[in-house]
Amino acid sequence: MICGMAIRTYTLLLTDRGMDVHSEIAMNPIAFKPHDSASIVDAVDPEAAATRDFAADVISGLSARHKRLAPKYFYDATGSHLFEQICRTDEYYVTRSETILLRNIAAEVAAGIPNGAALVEFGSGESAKTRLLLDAAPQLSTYVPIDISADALCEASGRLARDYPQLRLAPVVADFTGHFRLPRAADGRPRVGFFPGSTVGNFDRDGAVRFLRSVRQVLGIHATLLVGVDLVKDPATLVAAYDDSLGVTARFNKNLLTRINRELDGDFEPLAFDHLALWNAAHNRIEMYLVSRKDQIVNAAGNTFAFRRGERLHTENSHKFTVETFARLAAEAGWSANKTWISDAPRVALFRLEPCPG
Ligand code: AVJ
Repeated sequence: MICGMAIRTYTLLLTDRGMDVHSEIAMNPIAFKPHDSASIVDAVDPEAAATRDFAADVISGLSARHKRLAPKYFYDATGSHLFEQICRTDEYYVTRSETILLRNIAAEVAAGIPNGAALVEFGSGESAKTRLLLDAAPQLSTYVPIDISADALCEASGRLARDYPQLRLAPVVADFTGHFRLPRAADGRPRVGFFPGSTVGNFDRDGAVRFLRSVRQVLGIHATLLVGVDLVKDPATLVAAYDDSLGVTARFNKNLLTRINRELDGDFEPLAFDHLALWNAAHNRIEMYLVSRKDQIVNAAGNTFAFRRGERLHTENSHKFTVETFARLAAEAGWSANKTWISDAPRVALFRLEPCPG
């Protein structure tokens, strides 16, 4: 397969942010050039580094009084595929509504994209929606898909390279919630950020503001940012979207336990946990949990964790907005909404943001 050969992974330990030494996993066959090696302090096995982070988060999250684990860990190869299956369920409308909306407004969105621009997508997955933009805006010169799943990114990049031979592809394997840099392929080009799918809803409010602020820095001042958000609606529709009748979302949730077993030598019994999705009206969000069906002891990452019967492991928040609450959040991060498009029901919104003057 294309991926295995053409795309190598690199972990860069960068020191160019003063004391803030961090690791960046950059999978970048095109933009990665030997002269970038000036920024490499150390090159280590990126998978080992990712596993260490995962272990540390599992240990701290499962030791907490309210057990929790960040939703980014859903997306191993299996989890990325299960998410794609979620998008095909009857109940999960978010992707469907947004895709139909994008198709309807693609020409209008494309008209606002400058010549030669670089499209930078945060959490690109299979890049399905992106194709609507790429088709409508042939003036885009460069596409920078950023995703935490190397496998998903690999598959998507291979297909895009075949279908868009004109486009310069610069994929980056990275956790976009951490620090990262744009590849050189985006240098000197107007940037269009793309953050669809309501993924911004996975952050808590402060986290979303911080993230959007850092995106503003990363994209620079002549940027626009297209953000898709899910809108508040009746709780029955919302809960069904996160607890589909085929049980795909339940499998997606429990895959987290299977992943811990595989990568961190765990002994979770996925069948000893129930999937739970509930609407938190006070915080305008869907919350997902894994609920222990019994008192049990579980080993993982070299530690032992006790679960009481009924105890919950919090795996995801998915915040829902109104046009006003999201515009206010974006404004706090230095962005102003210059256009908002809304889909047919079940309704989602797409915002076009521009940096606030000043
Ligand atoms: C990919 C984050 C947008 O929160 O709706 C779908 C993930 N979780 N079903 C969401 C998800 C359960 C999804 N996002």
